[in-house]
Amino acid sequence: MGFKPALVGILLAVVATQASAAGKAHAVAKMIGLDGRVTGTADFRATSHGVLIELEMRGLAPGPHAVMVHTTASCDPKSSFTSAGPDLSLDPKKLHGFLAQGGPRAGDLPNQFAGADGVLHASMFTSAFTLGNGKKSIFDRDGASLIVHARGDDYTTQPDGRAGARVACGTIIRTVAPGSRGRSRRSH
Ligand SMILES: [Cu+2]
Repeated sequence: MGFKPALVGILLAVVATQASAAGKAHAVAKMIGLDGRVTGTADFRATSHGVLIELEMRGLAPGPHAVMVHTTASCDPKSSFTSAGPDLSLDPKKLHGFLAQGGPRAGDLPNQFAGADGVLHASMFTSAFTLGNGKKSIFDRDGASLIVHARGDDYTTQPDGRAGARVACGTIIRTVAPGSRGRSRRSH
């Protein structure tokens, strides 16, 4: 017997339509300062080659600031945000820093700069982690946080590139799971 070519064609068309309608993963983080007040937002969008991160902050000291994903979705100002754990590493052998031998870790991101008014607008792109469900995902059991440090990362010193205190923290919350239909947000 075998499939009729026309029927196979229709089935392929249905599969293709479903694939293109599937949503790419999306996540957000509300950034809070050491006083617990909201000081900005971060937006994480999965693309076909990596994760696009848009960060908007205010109230920062002018100049460079290290930005990193840390291992745990916990931003407790009373702990000075040490509750967020160390810089995220998906491979225990990796060291912190783009310029470190044996680096970087998956959570490492390039320094971003606040202007004289303390405002920071940043766009970053990384293929070191995903928002999906696989091994490279930041969404393991205890999630992840985005941390902004007081100073710039020297990209070499362990464990945090001499970036100083953690001045802002946001737990990263997935708002759209990978492969979900684009319309799913309407149910909220
Ligand atoms: Cu850090």
